[in-house]
Parts: sequence; C-alpha cells; structure tokens
Amino acid sequence: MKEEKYYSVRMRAAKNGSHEQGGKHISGGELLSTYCNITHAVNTLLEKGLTHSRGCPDFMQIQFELIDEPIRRIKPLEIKTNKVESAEMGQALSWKLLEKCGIEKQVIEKAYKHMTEYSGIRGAILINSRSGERIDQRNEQGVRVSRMDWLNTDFEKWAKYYEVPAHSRVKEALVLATKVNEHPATVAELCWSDDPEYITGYVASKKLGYQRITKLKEYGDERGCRIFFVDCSNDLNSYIHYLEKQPIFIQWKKESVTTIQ
Ligand code: PML
Ligand code: MG
Repeated sequence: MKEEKYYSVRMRAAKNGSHEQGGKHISGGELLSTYCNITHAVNTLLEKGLTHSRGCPDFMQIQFELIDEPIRRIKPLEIKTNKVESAEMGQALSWKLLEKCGIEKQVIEKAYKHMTEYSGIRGAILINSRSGERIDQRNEQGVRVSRMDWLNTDFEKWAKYYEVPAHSRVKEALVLATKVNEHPATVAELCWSDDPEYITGYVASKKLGYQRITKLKEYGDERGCRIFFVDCSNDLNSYIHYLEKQPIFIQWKKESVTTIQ
C-alpha cells in the first residue's frame, strides 16, 4: 500500500521586524500534515505564534511544502523527570549528566558561555564535543531542526503511560531531542526554554534518554538556547542536512518500553 503524502508545515514569528531585519525571535514551530489537515496545522502554528509569552509578533511566516523522501519512524527517547529545588541545583545536575555522556568539564563550561552569548537565536547551535568550539556557521540564525512530528493520539497514550503532562511543549521538545539524538554524531543535547514563563529544561542523549530538569533558570528569564554536542569529524554538512531535511515520525509502543537510570 502506498503511504499517504505528507507536508512539512513550519512557522516562525518575530517582533520589531523579521528575523532577517534583526527582529526579536518570538516563536517557531514544526508539524507534518496530510493535505486534508493543512488548514488545521496552519491554524495550530498561527495560534502558537500569536500567544507566546516572549511577546506579540509583528512578523510571521507560515509555509508548507510536500515531502518527497520516505519518512523514518523512530521510537521516542526514554524519559525521566528530575525534580530540583533551585536553578543552581538544576544546572549542577545538567553538568553531571553531560559528564556522564563523556563530555569534559571545560567543554561544558564553554557550552554554558555559548548559552548566554547566543540565547534568543531561533535555531540550535552546534559545538564540537571535544573542544567546545561552535562548528555551525549559521550566526544568529542557528540550525533549525525540521520535518518531524508525533501523532497526538499516540503521544497522549505515551504521556498517560509515563504520567507526564500531555502538553504540546513536551511533545515538541521530545520529538526534536529524539530526532537529534538518533544521529550517530550527536553526543548530547542541552536545552532550556527561551520562554520566560517556562523553567524546565533537559539534557538528552542516546544513553541517558530525555532527562527533564524541572528548574534550569529563574522564572522571568528570557534567555534560552539549544546546544548540540557533536562528534562530527566526517561530515558536518550531511549532519546538518539530516537535522533540517530528514523527515521523522515518532511512534510509541508500550511493548518497546525500556528503563534508564
Ligand atoms: C521549549 O520551550 O521549547 C523548550 C522546552 C524544553 C522542556 C520541555 C519539557 O520537557 O517540559
Ligand atoms: Mg521556543
């Protein structure tokens, strides 16, 4: 049976002009949709961009395009929620987890510096997992991971099973982390939200799964960023191509549950 055709639907919103004009990044979003569902997908992203706590956008772009390549289906990373009482404790835990992924202290230190320097950019920044140097050349744009999704019905079953809030934010972050960490060149990912009203962030890797940390910054802080620690001696361009272009659907089956430490 031939698979139904899917479209990648994307949104980005900014304030004080477009991103290209130096406007402040407000929100971005990614969905995969069938042709029949495009209106719904566009409306979902429109609503997301219009209601973000970073502010009201005066620029928004929503676009869709047909996906020609076959869509890969992968299972979500295992999830663990680490409850911490302060941002300091949360950050200390993120260091510990990154060290468990084999990343040296001085590289983590550099990553945290990048985090402050590049906070507010709309894509992720890629750093060499051994030196800590930034390796993508995308400046304030960063690399935007795209073409991925998870059917809501499947996600909701998963969220119920793991007793995790069935919020689109958790879904979107886990979809992205799963896609990124599926690639053999990704050593780990560190993320905290640029939403001033959202203080939960995470460290993710193949081995550790998706490790949510309930407090990584102070409430009201607009700084946030995604950093991928990459061991990519072979081909950075093909790595970036995977992040931007490889279509991925997350699929979950209760039978495939494994546990992480
Ligand atoms: C974001 O705001 O997009 C990043 C949110 C990361 C954490 C999501 C969660 O697991 O609660
Ligand atoms: Mg955001």
